[in-house]
Amino acid sequence: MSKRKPGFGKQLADLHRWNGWIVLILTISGLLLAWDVVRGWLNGEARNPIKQLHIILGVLSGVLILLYVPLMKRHLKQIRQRPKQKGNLSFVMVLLVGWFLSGIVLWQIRRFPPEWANGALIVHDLLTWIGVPYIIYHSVTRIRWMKKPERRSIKTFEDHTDNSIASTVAAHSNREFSEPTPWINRKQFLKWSLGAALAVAAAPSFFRWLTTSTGGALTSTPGGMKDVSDNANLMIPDPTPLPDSVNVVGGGAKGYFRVYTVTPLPTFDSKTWSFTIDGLVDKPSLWNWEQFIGMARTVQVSDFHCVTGWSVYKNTWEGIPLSTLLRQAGLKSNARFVKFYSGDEVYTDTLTLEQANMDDVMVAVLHDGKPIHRDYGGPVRLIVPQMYAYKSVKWLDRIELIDKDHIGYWEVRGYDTDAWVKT
Ligand SMILES: Nc1nc2c(c(=O)[nH]1)N[C@H]1C(S)=C(S)[C@@H](COP(=O)(O)O)O[C@H]1N2
Ligand SMILES: [Mo]
Repeated sequence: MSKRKPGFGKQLADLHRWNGWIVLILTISGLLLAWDVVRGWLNGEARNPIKQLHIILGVLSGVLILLYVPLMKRHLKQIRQRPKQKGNLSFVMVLLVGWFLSGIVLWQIRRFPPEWANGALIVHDLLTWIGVPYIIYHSVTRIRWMKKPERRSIKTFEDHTDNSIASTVAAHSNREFSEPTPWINRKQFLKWSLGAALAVAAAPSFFRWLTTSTGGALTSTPGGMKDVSDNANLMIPDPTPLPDSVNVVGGGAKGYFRVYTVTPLPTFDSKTWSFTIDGLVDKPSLWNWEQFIGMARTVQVSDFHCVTGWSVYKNTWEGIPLSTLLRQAGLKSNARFVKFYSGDEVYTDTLTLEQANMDDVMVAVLHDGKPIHRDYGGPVRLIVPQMYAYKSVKWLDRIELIDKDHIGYWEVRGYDTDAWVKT
């Protein structure tokens, strides 16, 4: 058997090397997509290409898993006496398969109900938290000089990747075999330090993840909008909440919002803020803040789903139903679409008239009884609960009725124009 497959070791080495590179690029592209600090540096143009790259490499990593399956039995036999290698192999397989399957759900998100995507995102994130520090540790400690001298001469498939100079150097350093233990302890010490450093570096953000963003679902932390300092709120006075808002009829949001923006966070002041409805309407209007919060509002409880996989359930929103604003404005007969403008002066989106007149589409002013914080789209944001949240324009300050379709900010950059959430 072994004679008929002379390339077995090389096949394993090739798979290992390819897998290493793919996981490296997947890690970098994944961090670019998910890490809110880095998210800020990337503009919208970069996001979709990076996501496409991430998906293609993710599919490729699935192909590598498939290529490995037929070799697995023999590989396991080869390492049956090496518990550490077996442990490493099983762990890495769990990581790769877990990343792959959850990645498929996140890629094909529109085919699954939001609960699936939420679960897949938690799995994807959790595996990353555990897996990336582990893989860094694994890679660094496998560098030849970090190995115990006696392990250096053991022929494993990784040896195929060593260049001949390194092998020669190792062969000439045979004398190390007889060196006393303190030398080995130094290597051991380095490994422990590296492990500890990685753990310490990852821990704070990991715990933040556990108690907030998607991980909050694991610890069922009460959710909503994180307490952010109020010095960004220059909107005076605060709107007076309705009793249903004060009592938070939804019981309080479940899950956490992630703050998304494609521009630096804009700030608004009630002295200069205004809200406009214009275009193909009979009565174009402009409100200042006091006039705007003087309009009658209603309260609804609804779920909020981002197309990247996180959701916030049972939000108590208070605001003006969009259909009311449209009715008051009086639509001209050639009005077909409703275009929404963000006060960030970049972000826009559209709904058809029929979509815009759905009962739960709301121009929201309060969330869970409090004014919507600037970071989360306050003072006024749109809410379209039945569609992915890229339709829910933050810092809404203008509504225009138009006769031809307009393609929104993210739809221009690759998001589906059909944003309906599967129920
Ligand atoms: N102006 C503006 N509105 C926006 C976005 C944005 O980047 N800018 N992101 C959209 C997306 S993709 C989502 S998921 C939600 C996020 O809302 P949040 O930042 O309050 O969590 O806002 C939507 N509305
Ligand atoms: Mo989103």
